[in-house]
Amino acid sequence: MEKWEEILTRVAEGERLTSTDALTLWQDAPLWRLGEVAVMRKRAKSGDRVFYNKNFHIEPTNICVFNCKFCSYRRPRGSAEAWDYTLEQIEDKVRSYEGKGATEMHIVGGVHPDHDLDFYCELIRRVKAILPTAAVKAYTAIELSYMIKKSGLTTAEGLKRLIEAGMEAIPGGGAEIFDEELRSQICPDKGSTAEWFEVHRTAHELGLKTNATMLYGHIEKVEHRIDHLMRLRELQDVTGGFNAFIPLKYRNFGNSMSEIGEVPIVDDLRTLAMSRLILDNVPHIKAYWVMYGKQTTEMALSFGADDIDGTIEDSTKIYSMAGAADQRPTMSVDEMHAMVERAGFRAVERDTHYNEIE
Ligand code: V47
Repeated sequence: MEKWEEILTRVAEGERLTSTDALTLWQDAPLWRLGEVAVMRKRAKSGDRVFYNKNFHIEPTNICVFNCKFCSYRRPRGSAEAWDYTLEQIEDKVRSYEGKGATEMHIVGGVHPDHDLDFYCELIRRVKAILPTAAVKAYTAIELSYMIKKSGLTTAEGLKRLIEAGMEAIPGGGAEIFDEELRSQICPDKGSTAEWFEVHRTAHELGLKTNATMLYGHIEKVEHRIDHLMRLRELQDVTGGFNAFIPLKYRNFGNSMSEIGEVPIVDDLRTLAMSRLILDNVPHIKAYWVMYGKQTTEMALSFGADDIDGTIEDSTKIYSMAGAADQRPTMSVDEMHAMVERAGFRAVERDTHYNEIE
């Protein structure tokens, strides 16, 4: 028996992967076998359900104090392509989604040099006043760390203020790749891995559920991906606070690492399956359709994903500016049901906390 076969047999029986075994599987196991076992593990957690939600994004600004090399979205202040919406402009945008049944507002953007914690709390209060039944999933750990430090509060004190304002969950962005050496190459001035973990750990201690991401397909090796997933698994063992993990494929249009190119779709599928197998303690693996495109997302459902994110309503520019196929990303509920059923699963609408919506 090949080594990978022996490892997969143990994983299928529920045994936890070590880093060494994960590397063997990642490098040697046939893709279809990884998919088979990943789907088995997915079924043990979510049965035949694949989740989606009705959501939209709010991106208040693309002006950012950091200058990540993979980012196609940031613009310097004063650029004709920079935006920095006022609270009133944001309110107008949110009003345009009234009556569409959104259960989630996902708010992230650049780390603006001037806005402070009070601004971000007020932003949450204003959007909640317009759509009180939609949950606010807001600000990446890097934005949070910056705004809270600026306010002179501890992480817990800052998060409590945001929770009082109406924040209900934290998205997974800003994780990039945890390996400090690589991070210093692709986003040298960005908030650190330690800061990212400090925010998520504290949020979990306060009872907030959060997501986690990993930016892959640039200068990292498989070993770095495994290290990233292991660090997440370790915190999850302690807190249980991660709801979903979202692998994010590096898209290479319009940023300063473009010459690297993009990894092939088979790598996306392998990464999804390995994420499901390594993160045995994270309930949901999300195939973010805006980033993969709709066809790869459908395939992702055969590799352990059980969530495809939401309707989006053409509200995010992060991926269209980085070269994603859908330049005005929107997916209707009917389209999502059809996609999930073609893949052999049952589409289930969920809220931010993964409660099913009838
Ligand atoms: O942290 C930026 C990534 C992230 C590029 O929690 C890029 O439900 C690829 O985190 N190529 C923000 N990726 C988006 C994010 C997210 C998205 C959807 C759902 C959730 C969730 C979270 O986007 C950033 C960064 O890792 N990113 N530029 C790029 N060129």
